[in-house]
Amino acid sequence: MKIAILGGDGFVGWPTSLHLSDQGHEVHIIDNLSRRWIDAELGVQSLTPMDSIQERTRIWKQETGNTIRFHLIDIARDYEVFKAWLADNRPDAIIHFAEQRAAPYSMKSDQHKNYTVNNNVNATHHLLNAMVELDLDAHLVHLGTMGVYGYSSVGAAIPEGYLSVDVETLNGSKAAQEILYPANPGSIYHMTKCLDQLLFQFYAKNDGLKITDLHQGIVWGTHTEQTLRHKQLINRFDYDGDYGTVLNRFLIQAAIGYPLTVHGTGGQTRAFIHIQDSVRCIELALKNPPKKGDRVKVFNQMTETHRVRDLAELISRLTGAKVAYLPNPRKEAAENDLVVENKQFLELGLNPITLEEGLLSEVVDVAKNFAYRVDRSRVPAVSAWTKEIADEIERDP
Ligand code: NAD
Ligand code: USQ
Repeated sequence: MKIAILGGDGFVGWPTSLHLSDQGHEVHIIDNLSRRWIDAELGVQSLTPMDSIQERTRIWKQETGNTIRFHLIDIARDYEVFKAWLADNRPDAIIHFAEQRAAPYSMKSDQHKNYTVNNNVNATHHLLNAMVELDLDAHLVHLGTMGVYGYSSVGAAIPEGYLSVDVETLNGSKAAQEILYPANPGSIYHMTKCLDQLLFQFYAKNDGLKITDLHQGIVWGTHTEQTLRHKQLINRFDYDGDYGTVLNRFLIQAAIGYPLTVHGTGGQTRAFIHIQDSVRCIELALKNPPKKGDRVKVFNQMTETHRVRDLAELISRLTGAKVAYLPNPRKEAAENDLVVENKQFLELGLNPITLEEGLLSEVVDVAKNFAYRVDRSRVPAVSAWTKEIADEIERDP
């Protein structure tokens, strides 16, 4: 297949590009490199030393003989350029990673809220709009988030996208209906993913676009089979207070002797998936597209759930790191249970990497190897969800 990978220079996009190229697909990365600019804005860098995208693709060609093409396009701002590229190239599949994905970054200021909404909603809408305009019959696979559901399973597992409800009809009888699971975002970033869902629902219904939405949990880990082939193919690894996700942050904190930064009581339960499994799931989704006219196909792309304080205690046991319980900069439930259905990927053959087997090698190989690159002043999470929370933390840090 000819596959366009929007956001292919990012943390999940890069290993996905390598994996699909390795399988013989013709891979085109479209990226505006905004993530690299945001590193510059925040004064941080990936824990792992990342080469330019041009250099990365050159090394891939040298190692495998496979070509990955890179196209510098901002899909949220340069609609005509993006549409012209799609018209010229007519990919068979499009994987859409190209959004601002950090919840703390999206909550930093009014400018960051505007940027996240404009970038994410326009990116998704431009893509859908152009596909219809060009009669492009490609399969669109989008990386969504578990966060669209909110994080509470209220005694029943969260289903894969759709909820069966009984509604009382006007004549008093009951009728069954399947609705999109009620959206319950916890940040401006997560809100944009909820808006994406509506855009997908409309374009699948109105124009028959073939769309798969992957509701992904928190991705952890760094390496995949392909990124390990050469040190210059290494993936990015974010550890800072805005982009670092919780488990990867705890790993690097343990490696540099920084007390693990648990927000609040650490009673937040979240869904997780290893980067290698994330890449495999995307491949499985690509191989199993919905038919034209089908509703949006939703997968829950996660393999296990954990409470934040349990993760901290596990890493503390493995490494001897101290655990710090800090005031929570976010507005979120202090404690929640989470049970999630993920039957579809398991039935398609996914054999998940568990935290227990992957964790130690990650601490040793990545966190310890690159610990010298960490700027400790960038570790604290400083983006507060409301002005009241910011004031409270300032009074009592
Ligand atoms: P990332 O920030 O590392 O990568 C996103 C890439 O998209 C970057 O290379 C960025 O430059 C590019 N991009 C952003 N806006 C663009 C635009 N307007 N035009 C062109 N390129 C643009 O993020 P990631 O961690 O790789 O996440 C990829 C996707 O997966 C995101 O949509 C995210 O919401 C979703 N996701 C990520 C996680 C996670 O834990 N990392 C979990 C669940 C879902
Ligand atoms: N947390 C801590 N300490 C930290 C960092 C985070 O206790 O140092 C807590 C947060 O308060 C939160 C939980 O850990 O309760 C998860 O935070 P996170 O930053 O790891 O994840 P989140 O903000 O939800 O976002 C990440 C990705 C996002 C993706 C989402 C999947 O950045 O792109 O959509 O995970 S999910 O959470 O399943 O919605």
